[in-house]
Amino acid sequence: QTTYDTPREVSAAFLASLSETAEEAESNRTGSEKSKRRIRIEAGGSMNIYLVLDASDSVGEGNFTQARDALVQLVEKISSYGVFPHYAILTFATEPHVVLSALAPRSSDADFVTTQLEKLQYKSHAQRSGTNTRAALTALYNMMVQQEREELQRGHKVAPVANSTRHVLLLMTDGNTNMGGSPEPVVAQIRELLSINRGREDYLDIYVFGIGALVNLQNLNALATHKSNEKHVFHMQNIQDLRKTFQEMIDESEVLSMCGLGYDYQEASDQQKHPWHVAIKIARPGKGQEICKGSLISPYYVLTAAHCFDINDEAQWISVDVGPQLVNKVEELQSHPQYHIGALRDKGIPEFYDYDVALVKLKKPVPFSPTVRPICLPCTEGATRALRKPHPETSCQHHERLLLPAGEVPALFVHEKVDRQRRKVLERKEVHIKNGPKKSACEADAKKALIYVNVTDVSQVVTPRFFCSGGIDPVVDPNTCKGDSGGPLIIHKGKRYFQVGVISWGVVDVCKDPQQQSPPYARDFHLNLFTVLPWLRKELAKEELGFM
Ligand code: MVZ
Repeated sequence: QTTYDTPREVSAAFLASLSETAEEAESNRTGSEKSKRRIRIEAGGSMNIYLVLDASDSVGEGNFTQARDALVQLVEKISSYGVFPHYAILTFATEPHVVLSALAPRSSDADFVTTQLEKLQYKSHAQRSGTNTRAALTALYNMMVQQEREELQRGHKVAPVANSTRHVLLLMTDGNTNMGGSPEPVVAQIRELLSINRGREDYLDIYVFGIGALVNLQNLNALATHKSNEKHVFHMQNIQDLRKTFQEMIDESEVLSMCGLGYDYQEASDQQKHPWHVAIKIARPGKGQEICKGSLISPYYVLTAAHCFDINDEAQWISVDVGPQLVNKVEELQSHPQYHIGALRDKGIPEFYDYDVALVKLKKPVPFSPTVRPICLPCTEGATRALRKPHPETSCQHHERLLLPAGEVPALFVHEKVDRQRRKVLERKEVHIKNGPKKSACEADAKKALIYVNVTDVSQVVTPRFFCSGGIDPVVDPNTCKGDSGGPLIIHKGKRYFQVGVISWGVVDVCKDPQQQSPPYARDFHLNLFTVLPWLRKELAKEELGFM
């Protein structure tokens, strides 16, 4: 009788040892917990991950391909954590193929590594009848020796591979070794090279993932490292579970506070895909309920538009809903001090949205989970990490250049609608911020708004605080509806999500008559967060967002 590991068990075990620092931090949960973990991974953080994939006949093409795709996902996931190990890729059957050496100049470039992985072909091994695990591990051992030699030649600039690099070996095989002899002596050689037996257990992890129809668990067990309380051999019912495993690593508590992470696989729920998304409900006594959108930016704070509230609104009338279940009470509302909707009324301009941004402070912090987590704010340490840039060298100007290059910048917002079964559905809308030559044409269309007939110069209502999206040039952009107000305008970059704007106002409300195609002058204006950083920094000083 065979028992299988569940994706959850595997991801927990695997992630725990990928970042052994997690346990250390767990045991003394003080304020600096997060930074401690990150520093550990980075500064001490020379790590090699060897991806070794069995391409022999007994594994089969289908299993090979799925294991390869799971590895692509794993590499992407690790890089989205802001961890940049060196990767090596090796396939083997009768003979080993070194596809990527850990010594290669781009071995820590996740995009390059995934491209190499995607190119792997089962058929590249002409001789597939053999499963020569020993030859594969020998090739790997030689790679380590070679790296050590090169590093010594370079004059110890990099910490030598045998002393301070952590080595993680992921071996995906069915364990049906049938040639080359036992691989175990080579494992012993590797351990010797890395002095693993001399109190350095942390420096080598060998994980063996059983793939294929007929897995030889005994052989797999002989290869994996054996540490107390740690499991290193995983056998899942099917390969699909392996992909789930790597996806689920995101669930582990230690990464929950990271910003701008969202599940991006198909089966994920809407809230898992957009875990920062909140609905803000305002129930004014004797009046109907009004709804705005917002974004979770820390355990206590939601960012939204100031125009969602009236001057006289009370915190007790407001609730913040994260998903359908979680309803939060509000402690206080803070609109930007320079927001004055009526500032231009004497000029016949009834509404003026400059500085249309507000913070909603919750009574209790929301516990983060896979459906509840913060989005990244520009010019914070979290965003630097998410952009995979060094901290603290990276400046706010760097963020602005990276997130908002000149031209048409692809961005997105989330529109909440109800489907035929009256269930809430979150829909992604992809737009383009006009941040180049097309900006002034975008802004000029503000005059087409019904309330702006008395506007003589668009700069009266389109201040430097706004981004402009919408229109049909260079492509047709979807538009916002009034109900989208307060929601985040998001840049999706490197599998992370960054809020650059707050949805403020538009020229036409496309939801009012949804049948009609929106006119080319349908534009939308979003408060530019880069222009309110001093206010955010001041109001969020206690939130440990690491504003720079
Ligand atoms: C507001 C709107 C959003 C907010 C997001 C409006 C100008 C004056 Br307020 C719209 C909107 N999207 C489309 C429109 Cl219209 N209303 N814009 N009033």
